[in-house]
Amino acid sequence: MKIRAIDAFQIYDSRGNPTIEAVVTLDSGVCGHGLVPSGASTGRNEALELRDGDPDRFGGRSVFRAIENVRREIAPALSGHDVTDQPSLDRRLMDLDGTQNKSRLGANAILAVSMAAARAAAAGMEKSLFNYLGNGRGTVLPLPEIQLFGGGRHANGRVDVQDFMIVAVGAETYEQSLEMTFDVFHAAGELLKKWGKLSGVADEGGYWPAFESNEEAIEAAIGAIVAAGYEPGREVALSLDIAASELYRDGQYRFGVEGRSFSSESFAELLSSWVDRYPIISIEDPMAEEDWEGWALVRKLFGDRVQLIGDDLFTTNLQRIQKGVELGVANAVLIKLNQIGTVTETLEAIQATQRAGWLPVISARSGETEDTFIAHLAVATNAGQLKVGSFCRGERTAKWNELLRIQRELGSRAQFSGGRIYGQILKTPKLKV
Ligand code: 2PG
Ligand code: MG
Repeated sequence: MKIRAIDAFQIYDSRGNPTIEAVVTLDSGVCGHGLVPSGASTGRNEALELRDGDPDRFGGRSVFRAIENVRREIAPALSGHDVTDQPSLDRRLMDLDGTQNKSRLGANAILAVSMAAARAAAAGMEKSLFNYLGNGRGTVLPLPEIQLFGGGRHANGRVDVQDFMIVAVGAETYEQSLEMTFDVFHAAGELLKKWGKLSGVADEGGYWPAFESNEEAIEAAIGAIVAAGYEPGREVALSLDIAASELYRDGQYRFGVEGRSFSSESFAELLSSWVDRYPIISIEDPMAEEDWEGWALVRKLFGDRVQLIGDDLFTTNLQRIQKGVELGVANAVLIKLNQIGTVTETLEAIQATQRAGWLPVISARSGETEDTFIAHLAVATNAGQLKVGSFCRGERTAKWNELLRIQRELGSRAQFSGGRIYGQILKTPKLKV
């Protein structure tokens, strides 16, 4: 199955910013599309998202140069290439770019083509994307991490912690996890209404965090779980993305909403006290991307009790994941396609994570599209967990709904480990799930 043509054009993401859609067409006429998301709280080591920077157009955010790179360089270079050989296709894209961080052609240009090629290959073989990517071995539906309140960069710094999420650890099936999420999400909306604090949603669809402190948001989340009739911890647990790189300056962590600053040690102790006091099962980026010592400290303090996910720390980068595994600073890795820029490198990052006995958590970006690629990626790799923001806004529900379709296709082959998945990484899970 050979590539006949590749094209790209500018579309818009869920924040109304320009992004790229690529389309790969095969000799047979079959085609595949790839739409690229965009982060706000980006890690320093992410592959480069190429934007035009022309203040007179789209506030500098247009992606016409990246599109030209697809048309002028990538399309001719991949013409006639076997689309079913994703590793060699992605290798060709990397060689063509020639930089470490894909800054010449742009990771957005490269990833759009890489994803579109995978889609075209799957369509050409008349397979679902998850079946194609996973060689028929993907059968596990992921446990959703769903945002209740947005914060940090996704809510103009209204509170400091970025994601207050729930995980339906007591669910027996994927469908049940969505039903439990429905209950808690809407209970949270009712509570906010009662408190006069309901004022729309943040970037990823979580309610706007009209709270006076970070702990008030945590307590509101627990209140919503209880109001929905669930037992916090045993049935529905909390998961936080601190996105601590955003809080870190000159060796201090700063909570702006509370006007408090912390050293690495005192910040680790604060988080440890949250783990003691609240039904938390998972914490992402508790420490900043360059604070490896802080990471080692949190790993020691509560890494045996809760899932510790590195996002900005690892940026889906194999070398950084390997360093993290050697140092033993986390036990899970957030996986984002556009942090590294090709499908093949993303699959390698997931495999390395799994080989180390850690858990991969497949993730969307705060600026998303209607593309459902990551839903397929999660099932293809049996990753077991998926983070897509909240339970409203179409770019989010597109992914949750696609998993319902995948579940139907898998039929009796579908598996779901629910909260039991944490048993793979936690010696003394804080919560009995
Ligand atoms: C994160 C993501 C998603 P962003 O930090 O995990 O919540 O945010 O895409 O802005 O990096
Ligand atoms: Mg994060």
